[in-house]
Amino acid sequence: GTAQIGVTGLAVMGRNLARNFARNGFTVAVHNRTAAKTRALVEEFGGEGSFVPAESAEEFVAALERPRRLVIMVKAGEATDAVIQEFAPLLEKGDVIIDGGNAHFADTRRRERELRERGIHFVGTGISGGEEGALHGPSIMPGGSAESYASLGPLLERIAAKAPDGAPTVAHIGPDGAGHFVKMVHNGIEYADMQLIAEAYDLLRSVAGYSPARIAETFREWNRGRLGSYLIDITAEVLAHTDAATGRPFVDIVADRAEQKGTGRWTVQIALDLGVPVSGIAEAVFARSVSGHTALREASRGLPGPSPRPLGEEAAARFAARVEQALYASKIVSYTQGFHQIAAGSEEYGWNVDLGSVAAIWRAGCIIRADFLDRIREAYDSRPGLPSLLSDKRFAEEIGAAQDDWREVVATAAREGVPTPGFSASLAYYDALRAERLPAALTQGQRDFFGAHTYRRTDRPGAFHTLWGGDRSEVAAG
Ligand code: NBP
Repeated sequence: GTAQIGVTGLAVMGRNLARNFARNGFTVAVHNRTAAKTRALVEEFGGEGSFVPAESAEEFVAALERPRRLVIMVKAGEATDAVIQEFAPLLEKGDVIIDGGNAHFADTRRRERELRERGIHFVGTGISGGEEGALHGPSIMPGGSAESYASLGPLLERIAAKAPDGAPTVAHIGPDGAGHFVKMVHNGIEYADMQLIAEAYDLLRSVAGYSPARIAETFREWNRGRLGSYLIDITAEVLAHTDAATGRPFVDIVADRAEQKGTGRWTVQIALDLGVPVSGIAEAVFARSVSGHTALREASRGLPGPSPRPLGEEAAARFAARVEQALYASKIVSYTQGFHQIAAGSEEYGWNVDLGSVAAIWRAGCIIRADFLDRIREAYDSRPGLPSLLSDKRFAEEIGAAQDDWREVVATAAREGVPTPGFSASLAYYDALRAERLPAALTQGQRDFFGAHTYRRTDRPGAFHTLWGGDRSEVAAG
């Protein structure tokens, strides 16, 4: 065969990825379960580059040069296993299967192990940027063996987005499930970013009394500063949009029930398993869930609470500036939590993930792309063992400078009855980390009281138990 790469699964993502490879000068074998999609791709876009259409799995495999590299872009889950079952028997030792779907990293670990036994490299790869990214340059997070990356890296670097400094947004993340794990956390952070922006909007609307068009202006202004990012940019676009049918702000005619496909939920489930406090991300997932509970919301609508009275012009402007501080500080916390989760996953599974390079490849191509990520890259690159983003001097200074306004915004939200789970949880996390003493000491006392779970002391080593049901003397435990 002559094709340097093959793509099977030609729905929106696979088709655009195949076109991206072809536009970058690679010969691309293309295949889809339903052959009509393969024919349609070549008919419509054949002029963009060199495609080799294949109707059968055998034809597809035969079209590839060796070692073969084939990308699977099908619906994550059983379809991925079905496609692997179909292709693996046709492959040889040293061939590389790239799964570009949104697989759960535990599935990727299993598939990698099974295929490794047959001498086939399995590269679970996170791809972010949606269909536009797939076509014009996504952010790419490949896992799998270092050996497979040596053959694959140069191709991926060609099709990836380019960061402002020109670096392609792709890097070998680590063995087996590392790439899909990092993509999962990317999506968790994306949920948190979106929730924080939504809370900022809600406060500007109901406390500052701004119209959607005015809020769009505010976001445009913020987009020129340290919050500059794709999500802030599209937020302004959405808020400025008017519904053609009614002439009303678009945001007012959209049903207020947020949906989800599941990667945010996975992030939180895995964080619970790893014992990593990703409270900001969790609140973002729960906020979508609350919004979807229509009956519960109906039944609760009459509950008492304040109705915010919009501020005057000057006070509103002051408040808006505070919201910018609260949003920025909460954003630092989301990324602190997300990077903590990546570090914990890396530790648990022995991946040795370089956090600076994760930040670097999120600078362009993906949904959370932002100027901010360059600062995170710098923080980890200048101190690779950084225990937390909050221990970086610059982030610590910035969050310190923002904290008065952040507290004021959370207090105002509580007083005015505007739900800000993201801002509030992020602030609580910040204060918990700062605290000299936490009430966890009391929790340990209670656990020892009802379950003899023992506790440690601040003044000497060892585990202890108090005889709560007896004379309350202390005994050494274990
Ligand atoms: P879909 O997730 O909608 O999957 C459709 C593709 O899967 C079609 O090519 C379909 O073939 C194929 N397929 C299915 Br369904 N079952 C199959 C089976 N048993 N055997 C072989 N092929 C099967 O496509 P997508 O939206 O392009 O997404 C592709 C992957 O990329 C997914 O894993 C998704 O999570 C991930 N992803 C999507 C985005 C996004 O923005 N959409 C972003 C990042 C990652 P058919 O044509 O014969 O039905």
